[in-house]
Amino acid sequence: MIFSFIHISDIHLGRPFSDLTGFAFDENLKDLYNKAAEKAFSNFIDFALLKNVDFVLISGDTFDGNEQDFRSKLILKEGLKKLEKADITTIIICGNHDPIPAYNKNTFNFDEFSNIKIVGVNTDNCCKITICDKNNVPAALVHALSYENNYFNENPVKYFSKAQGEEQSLFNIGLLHCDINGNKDSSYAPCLTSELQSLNYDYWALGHIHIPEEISSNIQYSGTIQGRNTKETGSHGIKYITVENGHIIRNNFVPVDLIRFENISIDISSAKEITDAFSIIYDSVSDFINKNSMQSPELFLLRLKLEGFITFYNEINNEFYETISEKIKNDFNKAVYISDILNGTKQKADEKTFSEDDGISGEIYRMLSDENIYCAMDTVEKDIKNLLDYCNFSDNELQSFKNDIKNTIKEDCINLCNNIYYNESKEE
Ligand SMILES: [Mn+2]
Repeated sequence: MIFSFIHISDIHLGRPFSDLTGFAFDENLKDLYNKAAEKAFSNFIDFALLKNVDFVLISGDTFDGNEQDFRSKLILKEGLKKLEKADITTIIICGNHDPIPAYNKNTFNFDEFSNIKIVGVNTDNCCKITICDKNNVPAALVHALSYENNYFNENPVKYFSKAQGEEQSLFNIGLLHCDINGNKDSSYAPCLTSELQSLNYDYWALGHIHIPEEISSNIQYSGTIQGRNTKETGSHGIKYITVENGHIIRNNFVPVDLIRFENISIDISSAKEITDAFSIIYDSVSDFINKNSMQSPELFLLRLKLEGFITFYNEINNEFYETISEKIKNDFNKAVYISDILNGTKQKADEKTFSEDDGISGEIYRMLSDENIYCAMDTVEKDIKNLLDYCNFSDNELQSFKNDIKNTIKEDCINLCNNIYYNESKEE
């Protein structure tokens, strides 16, 4: 027997984008921001129909809130209708954003659907649902749990039980909205990987964490379908799973997002002056875009973090940021916007400062004469003589090898001096 299903979660219909400040706040992008999540959702529906999967599991937080807006309800209902028409069974659990009461009949009437189960609404809060494949043969048993409230501090595992008797011949799946292994940001339905594993299910379709995460090969968070803020970085989509004779033979992540947030750290310490920094930043962004050119969200929103010790710290200003952002926005054929630039660079002290410094950095700096470094290297050289013999360097090669090492040591030590000097001046 072979069947396939989609695991999707945290759709958050109705949730707006946040963190769209500065350069990403562009009138031209307004329409894309308004429609991105809906389009991601319809990408998922199209994929389910294209692959003609046997069933879909939605692991909670389908809506962003108890009070749903008209558009969100419409989008979900239209999508579910398509799945129903294609004979794709859909099981939805409720999450902390859309607990069971969010689906009362006044707000969401689903009487017209026969193969859609909203756990806790047209089933018990905690239930087992057998799903048949396209030939109407029982294929999977879904163990599911929904909650009444938007807070739930109990360990949810006690509501689940191992497959018994005939159930064991089916592919057992746990469908759960939870925090696994103590997420420090929240403690919603907390439980441990080992507790989930002890139930011996074949797959856990988890929801709640928005960045896709493979806890183990069969315990997974599919993540939200569209990142909505700078914390929700990377690609977002759905899991597409195929099972043959009880074993997972395909476990694919399929991106459906349109807008992608990414953080890029760029070390600009090799820049001698500010125009060099400009080139380094521009090249880093180009590299990133080239590496990701196979992926095709409609828009990349990049948050750049500049790092390293630089001599032109005072020249990094808004004009510099605006010029970079403008150039990046205009130069690539893909839409690339800089959402934010964080300046993590530090002022580099000049060598004169160190030579006159009576602190530790000055102390170290004054020890850094070429003579001293060569002398230290000579001591080490005796220890690594065998290695050097093995390399069989000519005299010239050996000298240039030593020179390189000396320069590296000096550079590292000066960086160390800078670090110490920076921290010393911060303490004052
Ligand atoms: Mn969520």
